[in-house]
Amino acid sequence: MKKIVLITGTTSGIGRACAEKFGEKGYRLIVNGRNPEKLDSLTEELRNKGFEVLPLLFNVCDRDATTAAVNSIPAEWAEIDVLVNNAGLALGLEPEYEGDYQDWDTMIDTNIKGLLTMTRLVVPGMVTRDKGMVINIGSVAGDAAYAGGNVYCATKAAVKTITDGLRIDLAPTRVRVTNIKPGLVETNFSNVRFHGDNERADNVYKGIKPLTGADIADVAVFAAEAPEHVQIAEVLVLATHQGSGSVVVRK
Ligand code: 8X3
Repeated sequence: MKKIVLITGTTSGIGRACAEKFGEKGYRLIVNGRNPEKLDSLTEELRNKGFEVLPLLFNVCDRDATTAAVNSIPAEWAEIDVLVNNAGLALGLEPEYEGDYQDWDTMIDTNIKGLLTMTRLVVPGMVTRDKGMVINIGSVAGDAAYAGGNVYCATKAAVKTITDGLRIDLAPTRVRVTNIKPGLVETNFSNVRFHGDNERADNVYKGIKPLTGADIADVAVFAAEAPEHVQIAEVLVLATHQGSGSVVVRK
């Protein structure tokens, strides 16, 4: 039987790359997005590649909509093998004392509360089946704060702790839990962070070869495909000329 992966935030970046890499591995794909046009075009694109795709339109920040969407998954798609909690974002790079309340709330609602909602909805089935895997997309930003990172870094530190807690709680079961912590990945991450200031976003990746979404998706697939007794608990993935969340050597 083909395995099923559910990926949140699938319409761009690491999420989209995960859909492609898991699809290539033969997984059936439950893809999620909050923009109907983007989700439709992603679904069509993935189906054109020959993948089996179930699109689910919801915003992980909306707990009722998320619950309704997950509960609407038809029986033949319901036995999810891998949950990739990818939906997440950074907003702003202001000093904490000048931060924007709305940006803070959106990051906390998406990166922490959305991830928790998905976990709460999907993991009980995995426990019942005594089988499954949760891959949370954390960040190097969760290891230590960097200038202007404040609340974003805190949400990714929360992802680390929440992932560790889940792994502990699932230790009696065969469900595995992984935290993948990327560094600089060139996606629309910085365009979103800088509210559409593309020039500023491009500068983030100037003078360094950044990671791609596909690089991170490869790690996710590796963790999912590891033998059943192997739990890849945590992986920090940096660009070669990145030393930490705040050290980047540009050439
Ligand atoms: C994304 C990596 O270093 O821009 O989480 O915070 S970083």
